[in-house]
Amino acid sequence: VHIMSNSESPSEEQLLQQARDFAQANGPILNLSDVIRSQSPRMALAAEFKRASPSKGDIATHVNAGQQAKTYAQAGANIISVLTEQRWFKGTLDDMTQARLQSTDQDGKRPAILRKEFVTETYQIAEAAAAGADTILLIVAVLPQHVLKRLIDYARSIGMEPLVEVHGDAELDVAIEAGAKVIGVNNRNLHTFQLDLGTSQHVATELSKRGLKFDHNDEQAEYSLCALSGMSTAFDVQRYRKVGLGMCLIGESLMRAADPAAAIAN
Ligand code: IGP
Repeated sequence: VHIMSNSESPSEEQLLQQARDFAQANGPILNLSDVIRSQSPRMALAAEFKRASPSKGDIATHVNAGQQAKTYAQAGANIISVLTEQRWFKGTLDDMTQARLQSTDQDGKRPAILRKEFVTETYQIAEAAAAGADTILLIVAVLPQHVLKRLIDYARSIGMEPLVEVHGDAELDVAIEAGAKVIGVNNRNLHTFQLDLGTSQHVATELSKRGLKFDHNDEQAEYSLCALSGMSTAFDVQRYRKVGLGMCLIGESLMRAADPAAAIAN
């Protein structure tokens, strides 16, 4: 519990107040599940801002987050993911706030903003909301199940629907048990960095086997399934559409694209 506070580290309560103030000034939090579902029958596209990564090193270190987010939004991205992790991804919370502020168009229409970070504490969720995030990533591989559940519940208590990342079947069960509704399948194994674009399809098959509905075009579906990592072509995206996924998240290939808007249009 933070009793004392200073300007450098606000208490969680102060962050939640800042989050309410931010929403008052800039509009309410967008629900990730609603954002994805509302795109049906199209898939939702999440475009990511990422300067560097542990597996690829520097990707695009001099790109401006606000500018890139504006480009993504104008090209039709429904969600913008921003890496805020500093050590490996060279991101900052300010990058995310800039992305949030500059991706809103004149009519106030805007994509949802995802804070990409290794979230392990409720404090980081409050911090995300205070800095303008609509949602956060929770990675099953780095969280004990009871912590995952607590973070999901906390996020919902402040109006956020979290994106819960899994890699294989065992993690899928943990995510479902913890109450996740929007499930992201990372095609990249976070331990080995190995990429396998079949991972997302495999998890879709597993969800079906469990009798759980996730089809993007089924109004009764209780889950949304998202493919994360390694996509660079329209073909990569189409294969997921065919198996009922609701969203694709693309980072590196858009960061490297000379014309990200053209890459999205493709
Ligand atoms: C984006 P790619 O291959 O398009 O750049 O991947 C995204 O999936 C990836 O950045 C990611 C990630 C993560 C980063 C997925 N899960 C967890 C950091 C932490």
